[in-house]
Formats: sequence, C-alpha cells, structure tokens
Amino acid sequence: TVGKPITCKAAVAWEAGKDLTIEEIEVAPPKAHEVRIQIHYTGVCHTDAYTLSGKDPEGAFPIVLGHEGAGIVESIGEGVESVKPGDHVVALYTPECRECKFCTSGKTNLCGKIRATQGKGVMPDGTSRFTCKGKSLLHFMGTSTFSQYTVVADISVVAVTDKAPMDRSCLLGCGITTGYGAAVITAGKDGVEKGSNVAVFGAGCVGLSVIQGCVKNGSSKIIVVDVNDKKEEWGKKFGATDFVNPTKLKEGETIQQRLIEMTDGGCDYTFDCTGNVHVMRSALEACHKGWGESVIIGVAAAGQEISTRPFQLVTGRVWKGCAFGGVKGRTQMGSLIDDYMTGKLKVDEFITHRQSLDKINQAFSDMKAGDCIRCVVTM
Ligand code: NAD
Ligand code: AHE
Ligand code: ZN
Repeated sequence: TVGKPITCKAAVAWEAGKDLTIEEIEVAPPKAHEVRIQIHYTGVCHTDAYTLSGKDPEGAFPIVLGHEGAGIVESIGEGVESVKPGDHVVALYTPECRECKFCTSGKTNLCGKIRATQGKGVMPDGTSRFTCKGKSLLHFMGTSTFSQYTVVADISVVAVTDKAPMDRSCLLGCGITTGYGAAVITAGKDGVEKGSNVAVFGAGCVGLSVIQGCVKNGSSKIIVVDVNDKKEEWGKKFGATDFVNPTKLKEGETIQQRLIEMTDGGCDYTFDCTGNVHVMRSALEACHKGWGESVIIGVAAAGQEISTRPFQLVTGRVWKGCAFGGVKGRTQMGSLIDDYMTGKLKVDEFITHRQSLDKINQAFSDMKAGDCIRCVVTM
C-alpha cells in the first residue's frame, strides 16, 4: 500500500537571516529505503543558527532546519529493515550505511553513501518530501527535525529503547554525542588516556560533553577555557578541575603560555568547541611538544581558515577534527542511551530551556544568551 501525504506544522526558513515561520506543510510518504518519523522533540544547535545566518556555504533556502531530534517511526518505504513503525528513534545527520568505502574503512564515522545529496538538501533520489504553499522545501543535514513529520534515509536513523525519554534523548542526536565522542573516540587511539592533561576551549553543550568524556577516561587535569566566567561553575559541575578566562590573563601573557605553565610543558589533548579559528590556533599551540593533540569540533564560518607555524607540527603536535564525535550512529547510539539510562552519562543536566514549536525563534534567542546550554523544543 502506498502511504499518503501528511499535513503538519513545521518551522520553515524561507530566507537567510530571517526568523523561522510556522507553516502547514505537506510531508510526502517515504519512498524505498526511506523512513517517515513523527518528531516529538528537537534540540536547537548552533549549527542550525549558522546555516540560518547565511554563512554556511552549503546552506540553501527555503529549508526545514533541525538535526537534533527524537521521535517515533510513522511509516517506512519499501526495503527498510532496520526500523519499523512504532520504533522510538534518534535522527542521524551522520548516517551509517555499513557498505561504503568510509564505513568499511574502520577509520572514520563519516559515511559517503548519501553525503552529496544531503549537502544539496534533497533525498538520495534528488527530490524533496516537503511542500509548502505549492513550493518545494529543502531538507537539512538529512534530518530536518524542525517539522512534526520528517522523512529521512533509512541509514540516517537509529532505533533506541522506548524507555528512554525522547525529550532528553534528542540531545544525543548532536551536541552531547559530539563532545563525548571527541574525547572517548577521536582523541588519541581510543580517546584521551588516564592521567592526561586536557584543555577544553568553550564550555557550551559540546565542551561540557568533552569534559564528561575526559572524566570517564580518567584525565587528571581538565582545564576549561571560556570567555564567560559563569562557565567555571558549569565546567566544575561536569568534572573540570581548573578554569581560565582568556580575557583576564596577565599583561602580555597568551592563553597558550598559561596552559603550558599549568601543565608542565603543554596539554596532552586540547579541544576547540568554539568555532573560532584564532581559538583553534591557541588550542594547537597549547599542546605538549612531541605528542600533544588538538581536536577541532567547532564549525567556522565560510571563508575562515586556520593557521599556525608548520614548526608546531614538525615538533610533534597533531591537528585533527571530527564530526559527531567520531561516533557511528547506528552501531554506537544504543550504548550511549544505555549509559544515560544507567546514570553513567549526564543528559538532563544540559537542558536549561524549553520552548514549544510556536516559540522556536525564542529558542534561537535563548541559545544565543550566555546562560543557555541547550533548549529543547516540544513539537
Ligand atoms: P555554545 O555557544 O553553547 O558554546 C560555546 C562556548 O564557547 C561558550 O561558552 C562561549 O562563551 C565560548 N567562547 C566563545 N568564544 C570564545 C573564545 N574566544 N575563547 C574561549 N571560549 C569562547 O556552542 P555549542 O553548542 O557547545 O557548540 C560549539 C561549536 O561546535 C559550534 O561551533 C557548533 O557549531 C559546533 N558543533 C560541531 C559539531 C561537529 O560535529 N563537529 C557538532 C555540534 C556542534
Ligand atoms: N556545511 C558546513 C559544514 C558544517 C559542518 O561541519 N557540520 C558538521 C556537523 S555540525 C553539527 O552541529 C559535520 O557533520 N560535518 C561533516 C559533514 O560531512 O558535513 C560547511 O562549512 O560547508
Ligand atoms: Zn549540531
């Protein structure tokens, strides 16, 4: 039987730099290897604001943004075997096909199968499932969670236990998983080592999640670097040992000098969770000679570039980065959810704000105010 289109509410971004507007949209049924999901909750991430601002080279309009969502499978297209109607799911902007060169490499969580169409804002067959006022709307990051119903590729979704509360598990769709994974998967060979000294630049949802990963792996010193003094308390709540505000250093002192002094020669690992390319440089240069590794997580705006003296790398520092923390969503999400359910992974603590779909623009404003870690939107 062929499914029917569903009419529902969605937050539509018609143009760069403008507020979202709540519209009735039609969501077409899922085609082969596609899944239609009723989104129950979605987080709002800085990357949504970044694309809305017009600074994302891949951003195009009109579009349904959102990539941090949880919901229930409403229907599936032909050939879908990994999920079924009624399953509780988390959407995955980093898909996992388990067949492509990337997935089979054992070296990365990036998946190549649908990346080209995902970047263009369409489904793998090159078309959209969203229509509003006779116009086709683009998809975002293969997920578009700012709609009450969305359609995603079957490799872009993972079923999780229905015991996990979706108003919290949605945050595992981006921010928390990204920071935690960067610390326990991407850094070093299997994450940061026991006894390591680390510095985390930027203590938002991503940075606090890095701290959580470093605590899990047994880091000794976890230094938070943030321009906002209120982040000292936040960092310590998640297990950080030290805090430095880089705008309040001694005259002539740089943040890299301060960190090198605090760690007897430099950090074993540093993480950029700001998206600021100058911060990225400081994070690299604060690393220990011979082995220190700096992981870039923050998303920098179009046209921005990083730089440092090549000597920094010649003398053994390593610059790397990751998307979604290096986590393979379909394979590894289940254990993250288990860790949350058994009290080993903090999630509730990140939620400082909640809004309804009608107030989603307020959620964007909340996010930009310094006191917000995550705002969850009820769909
Ligand atoms: P956030 O805004 O909540 O946190 C950023 C923190 O950095 C804030 O506490 C802010 O005070 C601090 N900061 C700003 N400028 C600073 C500076 N010069 N020095 C030190 N601290 C500074 O953001 P977030 O939600 O935690 O996301 C962080 C970044 O990660 C964003 O760029 C986001 O787009 C990116 N991101 C990347 C991925 C990925 O897969 N790579 C996933 C999610 C988010
Ligand atoms: N489209 C942007 C890049 C944005 C970006 O780096 N996105 C991250 C996820 S951020 C989540 O909040 C990502 O997954 N990157 C890997 C990928 O394949 O997109 C640009 O600059 O073009
Ligand atoms: Zn995100």
